[in-house]
Amino acid sequence: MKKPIYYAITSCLLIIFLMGFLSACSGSSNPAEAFDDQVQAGVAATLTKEAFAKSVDSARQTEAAKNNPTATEELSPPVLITPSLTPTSEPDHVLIPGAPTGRNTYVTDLITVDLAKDKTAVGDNYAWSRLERPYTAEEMQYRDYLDIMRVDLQVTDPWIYITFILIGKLPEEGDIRYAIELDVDHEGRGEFLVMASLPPDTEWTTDGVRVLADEDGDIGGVYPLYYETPVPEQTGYEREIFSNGEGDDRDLAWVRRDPNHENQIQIAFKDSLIGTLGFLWSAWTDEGLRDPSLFDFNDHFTFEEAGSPNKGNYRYPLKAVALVDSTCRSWHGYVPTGDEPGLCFTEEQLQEKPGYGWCIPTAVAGVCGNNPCLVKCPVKFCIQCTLP
Ligand SMILES: [Ca+2]
Ligand SMILES: [Ca+2]
Ligand SMILES: [Ca+2]
Ligand SMILES: [Ca+2]
Repeated sequence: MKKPIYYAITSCLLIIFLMGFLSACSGSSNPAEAFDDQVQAGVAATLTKEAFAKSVDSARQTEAAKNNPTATEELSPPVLITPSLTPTSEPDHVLIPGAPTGRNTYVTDLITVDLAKDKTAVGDNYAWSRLERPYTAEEMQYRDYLDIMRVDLQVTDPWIYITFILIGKLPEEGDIRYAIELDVDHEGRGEFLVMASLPPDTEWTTDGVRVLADEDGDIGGVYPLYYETPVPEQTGYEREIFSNGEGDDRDLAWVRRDPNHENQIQIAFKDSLIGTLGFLWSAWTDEGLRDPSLFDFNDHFTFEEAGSPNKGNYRYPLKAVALVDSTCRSWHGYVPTGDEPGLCFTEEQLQEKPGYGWCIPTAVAGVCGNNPCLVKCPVKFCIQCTLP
């Protein structure tokens, strides 16, 4: 897509210099002015990105120090954006994802297909940002390609693969987003959003893939994930650190249709994004708002404005917050305390390891302590243990 533009601009400039400013190029009446604008935009973007890179690094170190005073040295390197003042050609990719070969963990999600004929849904929890809304606003038309059934995660250095398993086949086209929200310091506020547009085919592509960060740390307002009186000043995920193969790491995040399943879509991103302290993750499908700056949605729209997908709720039908589905927060790389907002209950997030079972964690340390290791978790939340 970008090559013809690049060649056109280069050709324009050559012709201008050689022919003495004959306006022979199509697309701009004053190419020199257009080029100046591009340079200025490039400089502005570079300055913004450099400032952001510094602040992200600083914010990460502060957060890491709060959680683990000795772990600062273990953090991933800071995000550095390479300045680029000229339009770039197609991204030169160094590393392209392979294929996930299994999964380390997964989340299951409520499915609504069986209720679609009645145009209702149960289990949507707007107050806690756990959305089950694969319906259009007002008319409540069911969209099976938005309805998440399960999401798998596999970590194979350097890639983290996410596979969405949806109720219906992916449509041929449409402005639909599939996203992963990452909370890398486990306090309930997402730090990063990896958001991909519906890709055209089964080839990995960076086209339509963006990685956004919450530079100013205001996601979730006072109570992460929990709804509050709308705060319009909240900026959500306001900084783009990767877009369409542009950014410090041009291979940072990818998307493709699963070659083997028409109802599955896969995202791959580099593990350098999430550091080394373990992370919480949740998955999103979104054909409605599609706006990272509006996270958390329930701090931007009241329940009344958002509407409800549940016929038993007086806020029915869906209104401002529609065509969206989300999962609970699963984890990888650390043991949760059980107090993390939005955390999946045990039955929603299983780590498949033979010989392992579940125990009720002690309140303080997040370990089994004297609690027995059982085949089945007897309460809502357990941690893994080795079966006797
Ligand atoms: Ca669902
Ligand atoms: Ca966080
Ligand atoms: Ca909130
Ligand atoms: Ca923000």
